Amino acid sequence: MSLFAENRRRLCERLRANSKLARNSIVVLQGGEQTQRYCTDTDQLFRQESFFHWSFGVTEAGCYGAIDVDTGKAIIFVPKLPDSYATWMGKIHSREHFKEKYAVNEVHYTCDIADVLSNMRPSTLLTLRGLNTDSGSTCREASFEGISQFQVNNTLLHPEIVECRLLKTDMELEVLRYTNRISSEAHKEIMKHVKPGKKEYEMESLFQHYCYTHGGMRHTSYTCICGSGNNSSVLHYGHAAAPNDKTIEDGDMCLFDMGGEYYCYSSDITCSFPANGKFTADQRAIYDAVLKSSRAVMAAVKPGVVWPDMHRLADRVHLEELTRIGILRGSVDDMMKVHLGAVFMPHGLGHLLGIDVHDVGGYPEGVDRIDAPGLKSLRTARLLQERMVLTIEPGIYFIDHLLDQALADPAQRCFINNETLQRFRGFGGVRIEDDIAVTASGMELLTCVPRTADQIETFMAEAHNSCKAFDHQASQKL
Ligand SMILES: [Mn+2]
Repeated sequence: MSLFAENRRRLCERLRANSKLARNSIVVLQGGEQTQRYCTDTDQLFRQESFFHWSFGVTEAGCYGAIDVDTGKAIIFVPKLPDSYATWMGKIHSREHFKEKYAVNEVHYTCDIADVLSNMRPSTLLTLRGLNTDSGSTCREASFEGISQFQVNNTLLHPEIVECRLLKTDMELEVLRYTNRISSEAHKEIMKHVKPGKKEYEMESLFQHYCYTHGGMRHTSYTCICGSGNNSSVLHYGHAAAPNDKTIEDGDMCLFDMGGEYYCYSSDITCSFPANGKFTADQRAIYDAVLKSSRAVMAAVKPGVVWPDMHRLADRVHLEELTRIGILRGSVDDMMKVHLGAVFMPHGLGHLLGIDVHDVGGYPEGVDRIDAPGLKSLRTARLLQERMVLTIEPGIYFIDHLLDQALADPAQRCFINNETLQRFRGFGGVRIEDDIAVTASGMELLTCVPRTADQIETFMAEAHNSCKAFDHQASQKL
C-alpha cells in the first residue's frame, strides 16, 4: 500500500506544480466494473483498470477513488452490497476493513459519493479523459449521479498522471523485477520441457501454470504467443484464429513471447530457440544477428538517448549481419535509405512497460510518430529518462508477403540475394525480448534467461539429460 501512497503523493506534487490547477481540486477516478460474457450471467475474470490500480491498488470491482490535491487525503468509495452477496459471494466487509486494507484516510459507499464530495467543497473535480496512443481508445471518464452539480475539469489530469506512470518508483521497480524473475523462470521451464511432438499450447499452459503456481500470477500480461516453425514469423500468433495449436516439429525454431502479470504489473519476454535444443547453422546465424542488435542497443541505452535512434541501430546491425550471411548485398547505408530493415523487422524495437504491457506515455504532446516503415510502429519516440522501463525486442523474420513485396520493388530488390533468401523461406523468425529499466548511467536488465546460442544449447542439453536421468531412475524403481 505504500507503493500506491507514494504514487498518489507524486501525482499531487505534480498537479500542484501545474499553474492551471485551481486550489481545492479533487481528483476523482472510477475503477473497473465486473462484466459478463456477452448476454450471459457468466462473469469475466476481473482485472482492475490501470490508472485506478496505479492510484489505489484496489482489487475489487465497482469502486471510485478521490484524492484531495492540496492535502493528499485519499478516499475510496466501495459498493454497498445487498444481503444476498453474503450468500453467494462471501462476507460483506465493513468500510473500516477497506480503510485498513488500502491504507486510505476514509472509505465511503459509492451511493454517497456526491454527498461526500460536496461536503469537501471542492472548487473543481479533476476527472480522467485522454487518448491511449497505442490503442487509439479514450479512457472512460469518472461519472456518477450528481456529478453535474460540480465544476469538472477533464483535461488537466490525464497528461500529468501519464507522466507520473512513465517513471517508476523504487517500489514499482521492485515489483517489476519480481514479475521478470518469475516469468524468466517460467520461460526456462519451457526450455526444459519443450520437444518435438508436443503442441504449442502445452508450452502456453506450462508457462501459465508456472507463473500462477510459483508467482501468484493469475493473469498473463497479454495472450501468449507460442509460435513454432513458420508460425514464429507471425508477430501476434496465438489469437483465436491461430490458437497455438500446431505440433512442434523437429528442426523448428520456437518463438515464445509470454509474460506473467503480478498485481497488475507486467512483464514481456520473448525467448527464441530450436525445438530440438540444437541450432542449425542458419538458425544460429539469424539468432546471433538478433542477439548482436539486442546487445548493441543495451550498450547504447542511457538517459538522453532518442528511442527511434535505437530502432535504427538495431536495423543497421540486422542489415550488416544479413549481408554477412549472404541474404543481402551492397551498401548498408543505401539499404537504410530505402528502409530495408523494416522488411525483416516490421515492428518497433520496443515499448514502455508498467501496469500495462504497452504502458502509457509513448506520445505526449510534442512527440510525434515518425511516418516511415518500421519506425511508425514504435509505441514511443521519446528521449530516454532514468526510471523508464522498456522492452528491447529486436527480431528478424522471414514473412513471405513482405519478402515478395520487397522483391517486387526495384529500390529494394537490388539488395536481395534471392537464391540465398530461398533457403530461409519458411524459417519463421527470431525475436529476443528483454525488459530493462533506464538508470542514471545506462540500464538495468530485469530479464534473466539463457541468451547466447551456446547458453541455450547447454541449458537445454542439461535439462534434457537430467530428465533422462530422472526417467531412468524412475523406471528402475518400477
Ligand atoms: Mn513486447
